[in-house]
Amino acid sequence: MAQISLSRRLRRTPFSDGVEAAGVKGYTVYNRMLLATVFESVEADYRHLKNHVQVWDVSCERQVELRGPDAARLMQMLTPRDLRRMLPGQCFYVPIVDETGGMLNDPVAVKLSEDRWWISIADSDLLLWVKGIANGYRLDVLVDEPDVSPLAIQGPKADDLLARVFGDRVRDIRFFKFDKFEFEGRELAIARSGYSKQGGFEIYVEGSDIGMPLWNALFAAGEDLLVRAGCPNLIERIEGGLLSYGNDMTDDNTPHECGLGKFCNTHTAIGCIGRDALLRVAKEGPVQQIRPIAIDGDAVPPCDRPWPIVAGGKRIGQITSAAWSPDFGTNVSIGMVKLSHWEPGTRIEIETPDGMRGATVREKFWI
Ligand code: THG
Repeated sequence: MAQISLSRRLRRTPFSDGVEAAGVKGYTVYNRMLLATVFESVEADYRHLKNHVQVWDVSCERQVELRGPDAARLMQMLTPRDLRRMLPGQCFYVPIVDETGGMLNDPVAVKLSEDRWWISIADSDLLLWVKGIANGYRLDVLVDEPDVSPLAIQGPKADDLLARVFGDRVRDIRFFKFDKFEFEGRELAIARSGYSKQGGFEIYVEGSDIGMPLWNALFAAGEDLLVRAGCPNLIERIEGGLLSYGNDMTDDNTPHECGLGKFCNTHTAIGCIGRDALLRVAKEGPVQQIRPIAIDGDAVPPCDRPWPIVAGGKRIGQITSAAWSPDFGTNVSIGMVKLSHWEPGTRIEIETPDGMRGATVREKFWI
């Protein structure tokens, strides 16, 4: 395989020196930044993540900061999730939609205070949309990308590792809440969240200069816990049904098609820019939706383009993420399936690069 050439346009992170020293074997590009995809092998990384604890450089989850009197108003304009009951110290998974109800991003919103928010974005240029809205509506708010880089601690031993570095108080952080902790004289927000189903935290590292000191402190403290550098794991995130923006959905999809209707309160999300469009489409209900799909046979190749799903000679959807699951002994996958074939148990066929495969629509993801 050819190499990707590095340049200023492909940003390194505050932890890149540590990621390289840990022997990273593969990268992807996410928000124009490096994101590791493999250390030992995707399967070995998966096994280690489920048994121990990993430190993930997820700096590419960039923050869009909203600061000023209109910050909360602007945040509500971006999402159909009702934010009125959200308190400082909480994180919300929020679909972000455009004026047609199309998904622009699926970030985690972090409420620091009434007038200061972070939007921890997936892979799309959300900063430009948010700046455009703020300026177009003449809002009293500053919008920028601060020097904040998330570092995720994931796996069953994440509590033990973080308690050694930040104290036992980290154990009290509840799911999708954050608290502030000191490291080298700096206050850092630490949330119980992360892009895996194995449990853990995300440290919002404010100030690139403390990146490597924190990285090194975590590895020094966790040696006997077998801590390793890791990264979002393809197999585990499909088993857990964690969606990948740009892969599993795009701006052509509504939140309802993505199964994110539970994160929408379109009737009460007054001010949301996509509200009218979503109210119209929600009345009819979606005609296609994301489903977990088990694909027959041995390991499928990487899904680097949508694989058509066919039934009765007709195209009825597409697979957008797929991997062999050692724990479930099947290929796990995520697909967008038309209403006519989305019932659990429905047998379908997948046009993979190495031939047709039988597959079954499932009711639930694997974990
Ligand atoms: N953490 C932070 N920022 C992120 C991600 C993250 N930005 C990019 C990307 N991941 C955004 N996408 C997601 C997708 C899923 C979840 C979080 C961000 C997630 N979902 C849980 C689930 O579906 O089980 C919980 C959702 C809930 O109940 O609120 O965690 O991972 N900082």
